[in-house]
Amino acid sequence: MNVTLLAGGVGGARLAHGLDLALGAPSLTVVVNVGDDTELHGLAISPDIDTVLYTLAGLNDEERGWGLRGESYATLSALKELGEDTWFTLGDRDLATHIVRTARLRRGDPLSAVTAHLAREMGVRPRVLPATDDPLATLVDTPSGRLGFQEYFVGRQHADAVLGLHFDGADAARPAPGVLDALSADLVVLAPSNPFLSIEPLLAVGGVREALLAAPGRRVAVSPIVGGQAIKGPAAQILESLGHEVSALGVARIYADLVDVMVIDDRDAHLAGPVADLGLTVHVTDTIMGGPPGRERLARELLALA
Ligand code: GDP
Ligand code: FO1
Ligand code: CA
Repeated sequence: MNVTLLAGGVGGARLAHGLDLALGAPSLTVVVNVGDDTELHGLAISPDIDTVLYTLAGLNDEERGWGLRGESYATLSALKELGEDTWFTLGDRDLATHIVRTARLRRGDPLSAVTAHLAREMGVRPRVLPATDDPLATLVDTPSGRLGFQEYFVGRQHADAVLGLHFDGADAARPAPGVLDALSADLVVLAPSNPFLSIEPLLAVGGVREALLAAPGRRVAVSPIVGGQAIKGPAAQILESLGHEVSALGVARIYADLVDVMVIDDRDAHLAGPVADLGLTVHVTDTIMGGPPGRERLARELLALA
């Protein structure tokens, strides 16, 4: 069975890990959001791709949710001493990833090739694809104006109300090689990622939403909202500020025409009826993944839905 996961960072990486554990064979493709990508200190940084790679490689800092476990920050403090901005925390080993990526991009390799190289070097088994090799940047409209993604998310700790989103470059951005084919998998899963900051910028890439709508396989979405809250990050606040119901039902309404099945948490079992009324099959279960066992358990349930 071929499985494709559409993922952002933390939530996407956790389920990618569960599917990798459950599937064994390399029949998993993870298509990752690149709207968070940024350049800092002259280096190309792809946060969601790195969170997915590090998690699949077992190297991720699980407390923070991003970056590498057991990091040191000697370079960052040296940069600070040289008067550089260091609001975006980059560890010494993490910097090696950005150096390799930047060097290869600079010699003309597409991001998909660079990502495949990094995955191979880290011993990552699933295929990890950026949504696109073309420039794509999530811009966030707030009461303070239009902000770059990392300025909004890290610089200002996603404290600003999100009034709108703009995916700069989306119209011209083409799916990376393999992405459209991956959407014809037996099972396509929308990870419990931020619908607006992770899934939307992925679907905005030319042809991706259309391919998902026409996908021949089983399409399943997992709600990132449990009991009316996000496990982490601003997803609940953004649902609210963009006028959606802050619940698994609010998320189901966003995904209703894109998927066949909506997976909601036990705590939201009372929403099963209204979600089914959207024409979706509903699967109610414990969607809190925690560590590897919880991730594999949820993944196995999704495979059984195919
Ligand atoms: P980001 O790019 O690092 O913000 O990560 P994602 O967009 O991939 O995922 C963020 C979302 O994942 C948040 O809205 C969380 O609520 C959700 N999330 C994280 N862990 C879990 C989990 O174990 N279960 C569920 N259902 N959602 C989760
Ligand atoms: N998120 C933060 O909130 N603060 C940071 O300093 C930070 C540094 C960082 C470095 C490398 C990397 O791959 C991710 C990093 N993130 C950081 C997460 C990043 O902001 C992601 O875009 C979030 O996960 C939201 O998608
Ligand atoms: Ca992200």
